[in-house]
Amino acid sequence: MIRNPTSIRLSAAISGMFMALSQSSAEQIYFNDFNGPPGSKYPEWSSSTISYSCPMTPTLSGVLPAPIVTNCVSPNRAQIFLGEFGGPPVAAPGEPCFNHFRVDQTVTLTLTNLPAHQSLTVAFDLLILKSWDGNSPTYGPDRWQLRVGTNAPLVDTTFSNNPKVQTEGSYQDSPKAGALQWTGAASTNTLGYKFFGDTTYHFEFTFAHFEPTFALHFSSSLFEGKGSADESWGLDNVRVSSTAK
Ligand SMILES: [Ca+2]
Ligand SMILES: [Ca+2]
Ligand SMILES: [Ca+2]
Repeated sequence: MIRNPTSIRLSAAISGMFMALSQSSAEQIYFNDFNGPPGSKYPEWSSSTISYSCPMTPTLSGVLPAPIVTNCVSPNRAQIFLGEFGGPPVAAPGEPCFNHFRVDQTVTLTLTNLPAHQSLTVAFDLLILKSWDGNSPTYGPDRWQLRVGTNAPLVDTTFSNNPKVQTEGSYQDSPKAGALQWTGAASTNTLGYKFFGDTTYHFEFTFAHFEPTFALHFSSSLFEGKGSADESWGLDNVRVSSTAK
């Protein structure tokens, strides 16, 4: 078959389109399922110091050293993930302020020498573990935040694994204010945690980004201060992709 000039020009235009599409397709620049032996270290991940404060009188506050970031295995051994985060116990039963500490920790992924790009896509699983209390005025709020560098947060919300919403006000703000516990979860109680269970949320964001270095900050601000046996969180399947156009 002899192709006429119009169809040749058309096919050239179409192949040009595909080239443009392939040039603009996302390139994976980071992925980690953290499935190494539990206790493995990941140098691209770091933690802030852990700060705590109690609003009762007299106010008690302090700062604990930054822990090393490692992975761990779920109680039912079904999943290995990065964590657990949220802070250690900061008071024992009977001590002033027991149960009344706000504990803050930020875990950061830092990537350097990124290829030239104009946007980034970040995807990950967030594991909300044990007795998060959402907006409870007695046991919360239990807050979680995601931020790129010093930008405004991509996520700034509360999570709840506490079904006593009627009596304890333990609603969560994800995906919208006043949501019931577990709302929007990709899965619930798949990890084997006994104390108020566990939920997994999947998040994905795309945002403009040009710089060769990238810092992604995951933060928790939990109220009670009873440590990771009481409420904690983790991350898994963290993926970062870049798009050149
Ligand atoms: Ca994993
Ligand atoms: Ca709790
Ligand atoms: Ca709490």
